[in-house]
Amino acid sequence: MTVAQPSAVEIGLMAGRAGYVLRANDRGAFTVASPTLYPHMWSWDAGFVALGIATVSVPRALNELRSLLSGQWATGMIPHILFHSPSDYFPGPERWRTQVAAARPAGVLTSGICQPPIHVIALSRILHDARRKGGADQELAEEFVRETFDSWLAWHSYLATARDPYSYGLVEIHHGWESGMDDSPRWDAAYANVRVGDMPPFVRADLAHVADPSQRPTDAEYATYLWLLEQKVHARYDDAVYRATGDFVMGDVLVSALLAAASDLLADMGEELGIGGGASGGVEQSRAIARRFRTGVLRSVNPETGLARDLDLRTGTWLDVESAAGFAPLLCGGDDALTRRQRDLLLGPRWCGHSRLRWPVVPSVSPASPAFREQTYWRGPQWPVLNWLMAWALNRSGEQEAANQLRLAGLSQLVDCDFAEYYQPVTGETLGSRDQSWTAAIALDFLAARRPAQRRPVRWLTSELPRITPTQRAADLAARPPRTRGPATTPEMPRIP
Ligand code: 9WN
Repeated sequence: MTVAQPSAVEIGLMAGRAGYVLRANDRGAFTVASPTLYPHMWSWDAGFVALGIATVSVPRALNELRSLLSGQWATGMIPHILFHSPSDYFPGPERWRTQVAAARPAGVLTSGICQPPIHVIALSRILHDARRKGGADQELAEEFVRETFDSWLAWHSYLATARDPYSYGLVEIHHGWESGMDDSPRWDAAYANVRVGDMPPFVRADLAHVADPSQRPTDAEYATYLWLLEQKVHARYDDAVYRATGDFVMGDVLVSALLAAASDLLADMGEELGIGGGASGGVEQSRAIARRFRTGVLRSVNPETGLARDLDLRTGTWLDVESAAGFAPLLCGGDDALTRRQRDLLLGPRWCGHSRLRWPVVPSVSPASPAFREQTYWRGPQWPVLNWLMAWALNRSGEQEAANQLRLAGLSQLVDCDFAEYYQPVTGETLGSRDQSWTAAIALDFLAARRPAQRRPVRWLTSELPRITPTQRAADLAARPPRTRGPATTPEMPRIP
């Protein structure tokens, strides 16, 4: 498929506007995930945000991660939301009631579940940037790694122990929100077995911020999410109690692959900086975590489809769904033949090369799958951060050409500078929230186009992109549907206890 590449002017505008979005969403020590729909700090969003900010300011990027760590629980868990100030977001701290948990942090309100461990991947990129810049940035970044090494290790160890007590090599998640892909068909079969019990009534706030409710999970799905939240509260956020009593216990391949990749990177940084040494030190622990979860991910692959599978740990059933999480082995590596097979599958006609796609970038679900829905959240739309992850993984496995293909197509998708939460894969329409921080952040990262040896300036990127004729560009723009936006709202401010 031929993709119309952005012009030099469009690239300049994109960089400026992405920086503006991150600045506007900056609340001092942290960045909100989006201005209205997600007015708090989200865990995996913060990782992407930090690596995007690092292209502009290493100190501010490090602060983002420092701020996230202020919410770390005594168990090592990094919670999925840090609530710094009141807002209309639901479910807020009053619903999470984390005061029942002994391990909660002091001084900041948080949710009681976690999200994919992307943070050390971000940190290693920030360190990479800082070393290129040298001087004070390099010193700051290296000092930050020394200072926080044990916190990241505690986070990874939490996932490797409390969330994999039987050493399956798959991280157990207790809520679809922990996968980062809330209503993905990955969880349909499991959710179908959940019977929602008695719980306090609720009013959703999210629907006020999107143009069309079909872009978000349904009310029935939301009730299930809140029911699982109640079960976590009843278990006092004790993982072992929840495991025995909760309705949703899944081995998540994507989380596991990210844990493996992040653990390797943490060990690399530890070795480079001479920290976490010794036989029982952090470097060795990190390598062991990486090995275990890489093995778990590779073992989950369905030999027929070539995709990794989640495991329903309550029933022992593999969950065969054509979602982007199936490419988990690309992220953690470990089997070169499988990496090549997954590269071809990802770029081929069931995925990025599917004939109906407006942009050849990673869809959340294969358009060829019966589960595919064009505009519903994690059921088909394209999430730029997923495309970034796959490009990052391909690059890391030495598949530079394929990585660059995803990067250039990803940049073309973002050329309207809406920086939407996700994109309608067939029409290219922007969906969900606009000015989403992580989308702006990965645009900056893609524009910075880090190469192993040298970071290229944006000027270089424009010369790499083929020019397009005015006629072709006009046809592309005309083919796009008109954009719709959500109504403006002035929400009531609930009190944070
Ligand atoms: C629930 C913030 C988050 C992302 C998730 C995405 C969505 C929240 C929601 O927004 O989840 O955590 O309210 O729908 O699914 O991946 O981190 O951007």
